[in-house]
Amino acid sequence: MGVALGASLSGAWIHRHHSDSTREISAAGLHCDSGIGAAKAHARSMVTASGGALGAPPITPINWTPKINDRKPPGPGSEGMTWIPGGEFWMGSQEDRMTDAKPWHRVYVDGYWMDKTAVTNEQFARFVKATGYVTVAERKPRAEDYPQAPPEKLVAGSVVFSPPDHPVELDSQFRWWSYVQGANWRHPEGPKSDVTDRMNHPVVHIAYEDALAYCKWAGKRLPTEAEFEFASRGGLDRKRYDWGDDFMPGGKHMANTFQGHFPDTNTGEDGYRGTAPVGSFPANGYGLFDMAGNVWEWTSDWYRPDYYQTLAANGEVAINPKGPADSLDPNEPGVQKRVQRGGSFLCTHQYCARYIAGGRGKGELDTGTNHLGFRCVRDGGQRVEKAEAARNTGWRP
Ligand SMILES: [Ca+2]
Ligand SMILES: [Cu+2]
Repeated sequence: MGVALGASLSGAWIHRHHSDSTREISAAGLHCDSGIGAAKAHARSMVTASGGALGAPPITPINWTPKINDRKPPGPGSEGMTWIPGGEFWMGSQEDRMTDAKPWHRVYVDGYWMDKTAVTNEQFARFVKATGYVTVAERKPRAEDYPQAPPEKLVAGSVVFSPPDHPVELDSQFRWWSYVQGANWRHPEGPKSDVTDRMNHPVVHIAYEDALAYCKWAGKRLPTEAEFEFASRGGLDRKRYDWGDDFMPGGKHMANTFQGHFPDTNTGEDGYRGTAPVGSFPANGYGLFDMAGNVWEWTSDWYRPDYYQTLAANGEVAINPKGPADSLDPNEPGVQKRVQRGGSFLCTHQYCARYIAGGRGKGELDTGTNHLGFRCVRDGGQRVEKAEAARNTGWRP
């Protein structure tokens, strides 16, 4: 099921052939971010990576221990936000499967306030009530924006996880994602569902402009990718997960991820088959919840798989990086994507494993899904502490 419904609309859902590849691939490492990447091309990039620089063994950094800024907030914060001190860190991941997150590179970010949780349905409802805002998923797509789509496909809706009831090849995401008419933040699984008993869950089906509109209304902005990663690491240095190197310390689930067999059998061993109320799992070292798992979150950076290589090759500490100037996903050239981070309740080591610290996701601006939300940040005022970041060692990868 699912594939037929998804044959059109919303960005990459138009005119996509879902029988891209029947090739056997190693699934781990594929993106599951927006649910619409071309699986075929991911397989190709993995093959390339295994023989090239991207597949190189982890770099052992020399002579550079990152220094986190003074943790003291510059003043009183706002409700629901916590002060992220900023400072230096090693950004990225050397995991074999995280080809676009290599290599480790040195980054500095200024301090900022960050929402402790993803924006909830309750918070988003307040915004909609105050402004009358209508999300992208609630608008009927205009024929001029999708000139090649048949008129009957131009219906308001969004992309919903619709798993098969039996094991399937992990070669095409169209096997478990469907475009569902009437799906939007108020109706996460479609018209028959609602959020009345989920007001404390993250809002989902949020397109990029929806996230921007909310942040602006709240006097905030989206985090950069570097800000998201600095915050998610909670003050730890190069750990595999936001909380350390062990996925389940003491046998305890630390994030809302997927257990069972992907995508057909979701056991919900961690307590949740879908989204969880925000704050259901332990906070990280900065008091932030769900920076891994639960829902993917938008950042303001354009996506390019080679961005980290560019920064690393520069050899300097990247100071407050804001992403590349343009977007390129070699798997879907011409589709403009922003970076999403954190992974979701659908992430599993069997497939994308993007709850791993440093793991990157990506998505088209106009496409929300029922595992994609966001949170906001706010600048910390005059606090500028770049001096430390200037102490370059001349180290180059
Ligand atoms: Ca779960
Ligand atoms: Cu995932």
